[in-house]
Amino acid sequence: MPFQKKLNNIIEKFKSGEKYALAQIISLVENNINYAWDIIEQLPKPKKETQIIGITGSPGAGKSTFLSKVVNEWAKEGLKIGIIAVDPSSPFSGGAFLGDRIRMRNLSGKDNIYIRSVASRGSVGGLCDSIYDIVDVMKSFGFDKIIIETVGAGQSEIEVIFVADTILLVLSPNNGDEIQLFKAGIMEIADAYVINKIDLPESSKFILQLKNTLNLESDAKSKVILPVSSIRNDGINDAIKWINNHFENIKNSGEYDFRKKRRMKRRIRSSIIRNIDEILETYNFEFNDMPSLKNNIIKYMCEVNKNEKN
Ligand SMILES: Nc1nc2c(ncn2[C@@H]2O[C@H](COP(=O)(O)OP(=O)(O)O)[C@@H](O)[C@H]2O)c(=O)[nH]1
Ligand SMILES: [Mg+2]
Repeated sequence: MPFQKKLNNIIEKFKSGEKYALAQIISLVENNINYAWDIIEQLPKPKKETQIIGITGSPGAGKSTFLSKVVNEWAKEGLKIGIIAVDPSSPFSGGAFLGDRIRMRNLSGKDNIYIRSVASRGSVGGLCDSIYDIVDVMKSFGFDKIIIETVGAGQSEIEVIFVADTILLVLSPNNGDEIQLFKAGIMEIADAYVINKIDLPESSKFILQLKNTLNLESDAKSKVILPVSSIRNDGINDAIKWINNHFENIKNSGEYDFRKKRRMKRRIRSSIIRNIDEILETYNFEFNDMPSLKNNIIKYMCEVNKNEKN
């Protein structure tokens, strides 16, 4: 198969650490979503436990600025960092991504940092699968940390964040839309809130209000608050310490295994849903089919479930 020959060639270069080969493999899994697992199978097994960090929040909260500061520190320590920027703009406009590129320009030139942009619009249903696949490819490449930056709006973006071991929500005093984030369920799934822009005068009032709101939410009471000013480099080291420790803590407490299982379930679910959509799209429906189709699906699911329990 000519494709396999080409793939073997790229994998050889991938193994020797060529970033260009990494980019090629990512494009292959993105563009051949149904063969992605076959491709990933052929990559080297990851040699280390990579921490996956999800950073979400409203546009303008300072996610990119914050992560560029954190990544710079890690790069200085010699860590290999992969960044996946989920771009909410259309794949054709490139608007949001251009801004991020300028902000992260000083990062992408570095040897041990790799940045990949993934368009979220135009890939509904496939985005989540793609992120899992891309993370697998990056793990195999040997990154110490993988960071996913995504705007916390829309179901596909929330779904994406579950791929992470450590979930950070970036808030800033001049956004004032935490209520929206509460509604979207993001406040609950975040492990810590990074309060950015504490250099702004209104930040202390904002933190106070946030703490009051959190106290009313029983699930959110114990959330960690990390105050930072990304542009002034304040609090960045404490945030880094917390992020590093979080990974160790969840591994020791068993939470890591729980999340790994949760991830597997979501990944399978998303893959089934995507395929079901494809099947239904081409299924030749007759009105009379409905009851038997429904019954057959339920019967099938029950049998699979029974066999798995035995
Ligand atoms: N005052 C202040 N502005 C910041 C800080 N961090 C980021 N910004 C600014 O906020 C804007 C949005 O930042 P960006 O990182 O692109 O936000 P993102 O959309 O969440 O990725 C930019 O103009 C930044 O310069 C901060 O700590 N303090
Ligand atoms: Mg950004």
